[in-house]
Amino acid sequence: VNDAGRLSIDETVERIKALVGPKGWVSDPNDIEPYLVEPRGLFHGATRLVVRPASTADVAAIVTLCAAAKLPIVPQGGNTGLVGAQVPPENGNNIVVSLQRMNKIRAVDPLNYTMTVEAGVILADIQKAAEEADRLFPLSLGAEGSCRIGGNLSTNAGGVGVLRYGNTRDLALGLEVVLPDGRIWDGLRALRKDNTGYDLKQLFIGGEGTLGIITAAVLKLFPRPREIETAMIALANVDDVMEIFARARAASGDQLTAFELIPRFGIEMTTQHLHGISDPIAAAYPWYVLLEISSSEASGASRAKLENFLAAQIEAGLVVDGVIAASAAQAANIWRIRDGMTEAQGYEGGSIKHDVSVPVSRVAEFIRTAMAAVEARLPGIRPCPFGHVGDGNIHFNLSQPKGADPKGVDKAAYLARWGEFNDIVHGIVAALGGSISAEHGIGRLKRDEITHYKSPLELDLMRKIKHALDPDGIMNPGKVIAAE
Ligand code: FAD
Ligand code: 2HG
Ligand code: ZN
Repeated sequence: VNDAGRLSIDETVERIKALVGPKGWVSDPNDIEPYLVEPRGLFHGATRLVVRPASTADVAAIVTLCAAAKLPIVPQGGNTGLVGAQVPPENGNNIVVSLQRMNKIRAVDPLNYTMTVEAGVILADIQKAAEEADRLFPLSLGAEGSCRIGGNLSTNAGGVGVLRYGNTRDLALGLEVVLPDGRIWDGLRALRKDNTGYDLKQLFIGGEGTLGIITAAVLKLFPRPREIETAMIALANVDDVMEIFARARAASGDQLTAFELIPRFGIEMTTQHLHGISDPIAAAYPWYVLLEISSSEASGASRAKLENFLAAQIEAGLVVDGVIAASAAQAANIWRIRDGMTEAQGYEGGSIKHDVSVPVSRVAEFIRTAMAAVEARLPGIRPCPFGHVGDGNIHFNLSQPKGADPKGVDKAAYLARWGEFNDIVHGIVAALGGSISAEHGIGRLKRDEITHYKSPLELDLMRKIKHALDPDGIMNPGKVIAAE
């Protein structure tokens, strides 16, 4: 205990261990390692302790102890985040609070179309529980088998269902949050209408763990689709892709639930590097779209609608080839190509990533302009623009030129040019009125980059909100905005 009567950092860590008991913490270097590094290996941190509380009361007690000792906290869910926000800083002066043991579904209310869950429930388990109640929880992304809802909320994750159902922000009705001083805010309301002042939950959604620890949430459910039709179509250029998007929306009676772009490079790398995937279309084309329509009515009308639509677009010369999945296995194969994009890129050497958005009407222009610009800067660079173009969100990833050693010095030299390519791509995005982070967040990766694209006024307001909730800066410091 120091002169001020506070516990030292070492004593605080010991108190936390005693509080949660032997099952509730990890400090062995081998066991700790998976919590210290993010999926792409871009950030590798250090920590004094990984603590795994089992209840909201435990989280509150841990945060209260940390607040007294001013010991920084890094909240973590499934550790699938792509901007380094969940990785502790390299100096090791922090604890990681993993929500993984808080994985209970507290209640399902089919009549209210809601579910109340703890923050550590894996997204796929939430989808399953909704299905068992004959409902749909529509958030869906490639990492759904391991990401956790607290992480999805804290990153305001997007994914492949945004077109019809919105981002995670649109799917949450209430939250329970442990604040940086250890108090518990019970905002677990299950109301669709609640106009009682500032909507506080929205601060924590997308807050990347910098304002508090989400411990539970009330989620919105939807009617379960009775028929889902999936197609893979081929197109000659990105202008045709976006024209087809507009037409498909209009023709589907608002039943379009996914519209995902995949370039030829994506088909090649997924079929080559991942097991059990086949190319659904025999010939090769420059661009493909995964298109899905669904309906909560099981009448067979969706299939007919899709067939008629595609026939008309082939006739019009916009769609050059395509296949409608004839079985669940064929649909799964098409989805595996889409969901395997991130993993497959890992086998193609260094990849410089951009998760950007522009108005949907400017997607084609963005892709054309940005591809030409990066190819002019580095001939042989392999752009891989893919993803949620129906939301105006392009994953504009750039694989290193072929022939370069994917593991060796060439990869490091290529990745060292990250900032240079960011400047090119983000400059084009800004000129088109877009965002340099459409869905992955800011974290560490874009913390400094964002200062060039947000106005001083927005940055000032963000700092003021951070300071109001976390005056000592102990909650995930150094993420989203630089520590003062
Ligand atoms: P983590 O990575 O553990 O944490 C992410 C952030 O949330 C950190 O800032 C962390 O501090 C904070 N956090 C975690 N839990 C809490 C909590 N309970 N309270 C407060 N803060 C917390 N993202 C998309 O948006 N769309 C996609 O389509 C998509 N696809 C992906 C595909 C793959 C293969 C991979 C690896 C990632 C993908 N991602 C995608 C990124 C990632 O899956 C999402 O950001 C996801 O929401 C993170 O959840 P998580 O539980 O892994 O969170
Ligand atoms: C996706 O849509 C993810 O698959 C990951 O957001 C994108 O690998 C990426 O950059
Ligand atoms: Zn994505």
